[in-house]
Amino acid sequence: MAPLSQTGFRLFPAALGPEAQAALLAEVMARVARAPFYRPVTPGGKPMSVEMTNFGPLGWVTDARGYRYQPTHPQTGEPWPDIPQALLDLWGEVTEASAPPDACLVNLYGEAARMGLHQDKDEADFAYPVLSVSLGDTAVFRLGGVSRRDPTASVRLASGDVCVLAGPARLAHHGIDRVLAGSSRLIPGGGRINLTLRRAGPGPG
Ligand code: MD6
Ligand code: FE
Repeated sequence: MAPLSQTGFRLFPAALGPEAQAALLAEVMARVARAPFYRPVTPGGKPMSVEMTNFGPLGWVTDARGYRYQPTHPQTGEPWPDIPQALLDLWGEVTEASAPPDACLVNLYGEAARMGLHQDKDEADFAYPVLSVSLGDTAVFRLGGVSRRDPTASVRLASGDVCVLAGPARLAHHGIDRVLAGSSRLIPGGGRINLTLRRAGPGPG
């Protein structure tokens, strides 16, 4: 496999310092009060170990009807809260995208949560990258290739780390093998929050 740096995967370790992490966590929790985390079910009917919510005009959901983006929280029926400005700024600084993100998936991991190897492919235009911000406990992230059979590499994502899947890596398989409980004190009670910014709908023009 080509080095990760040549594949369109970019890692920005400690892109957010401790104060920026705390400020972003406060922005996230204020929105979670209105759009609570819930446990989604896969199209096959299995509850996920990760809890989710979303910010922005569109949110990624899964249920018995499948995977899709929709404008409202499946439990409250309310529109998703707005995307924190700090995340919109980060997207502008780190990506070359010509339009802002319109979706921010928020994943919450407890000690036993993980996420199987998957591709992010429910978006309209794969020319737009996906940008991920990690908060709280360190995750063991697995990154493979576009084919599910491609070799994989393991990368640790710590609190404040930002990574981007773009270009040839936009459709790379990836997942979370496990979360290292107790590795961060950012989130009271422990755990990990991952925010992924996407352009779910078509770009302008
Ligand atoms: C997570 N991340 O870090 C899961 N997707 O909890 C993702 O699924 C992801 O980190 C697209 C791009 C970057 C990612
Ligand atoms: Fe993903």
